[in-house]
Amino acid sequence: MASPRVLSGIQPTADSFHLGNYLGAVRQYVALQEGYDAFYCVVDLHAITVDYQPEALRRRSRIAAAQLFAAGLDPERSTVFVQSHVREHTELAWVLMCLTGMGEAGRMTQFKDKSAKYGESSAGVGLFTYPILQAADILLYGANKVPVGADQKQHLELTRDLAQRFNHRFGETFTLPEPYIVKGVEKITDLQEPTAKMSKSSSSPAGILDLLEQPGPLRKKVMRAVTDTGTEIAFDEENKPGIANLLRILSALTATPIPDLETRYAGQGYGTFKKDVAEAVVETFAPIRERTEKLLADEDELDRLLAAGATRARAVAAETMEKVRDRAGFLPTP
Ligand code: AQP
Repeated sequence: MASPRVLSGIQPTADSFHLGNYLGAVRQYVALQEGYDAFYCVVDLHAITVDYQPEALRRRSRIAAAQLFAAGLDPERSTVFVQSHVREHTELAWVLMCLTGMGEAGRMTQFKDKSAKYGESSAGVGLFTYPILQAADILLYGANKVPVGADQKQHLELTRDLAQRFNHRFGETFTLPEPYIVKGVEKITDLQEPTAKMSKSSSSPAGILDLLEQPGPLRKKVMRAVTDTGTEIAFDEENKPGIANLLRILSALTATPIPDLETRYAGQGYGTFKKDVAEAVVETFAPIRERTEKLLADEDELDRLLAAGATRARAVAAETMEKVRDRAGFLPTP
């Protein structure tokens, strides 16, 4: 029997991924290569839903892909590709848009958050339809599982609804995907604002730990992370969100349960604890940064890997779209 399929996308919206992207997404991508037929895409079409510069997008798309390979995605086992290389994404998105209610799309909280940031009137229609393009990404490949952070759960529910609606109206076509959310790391928060999500576009430089950052600044940021008054290292999300976040990070990076960390650091104060968090971050990030730099130094080879990924992705996407066109009533393509 064929392995179940997994698909996820990540936006090239910055010059580096951050710790939240790494723990909430990329690390899972690597783990899921075992036992799954994995498809991962750099979603450049999603990245243009907010203001951007073409040159920066091109650079960031390559940086994003290089980080995925550097973090451990094996191009022989996983299909790693750039979304805009597979035209079927936008084609299916259009069909799905025509099945989505305005009210349904309007309930998506990411649109509300992001449009509030950019100003409701200056937010583009693309930002509004973003979750529908995401649904197309997933449904094109018949993904069974989608590794995402908790913030994306609502979009996945919309994807399932649209798949069901299409299947009901036009005949069984799409697989219903399940979210794959790893407990404990579904939300890594901003170091300076520990109740907000660590985010490429909204965290301040001091609040974000970038995968491609040098050890010095990484250590400094962890040591300066906002903590709470008191000295106890205890997991208390409500009253000590800063310490809770650092505990979550150390636990995830060292595969140590949080209660064991609480026991280990009992009576030790914040200094030693933060130093250990900083070291764990540096140890994890440094080899990935070095491999990313090597990959970026050979652009032709990186583009060759992405071309191979696009060829594999296109074959699957074209087959799905062929079915969709037929079932939705379009004439055969001449
Ligand atoms: N703080 C986070 N904790 C856990 N998971 C996170 N993810 C993002 N931030 C955290 C997960 O990373 C994946 C890729 O995210 P994305 O690039 O598609 O965009 P995003 O979720 O919108 O992440 P950012 O950093 O906030 O990017 P911008 O600022 O460009 O919007 C997703 O699976 C996400 O859940």
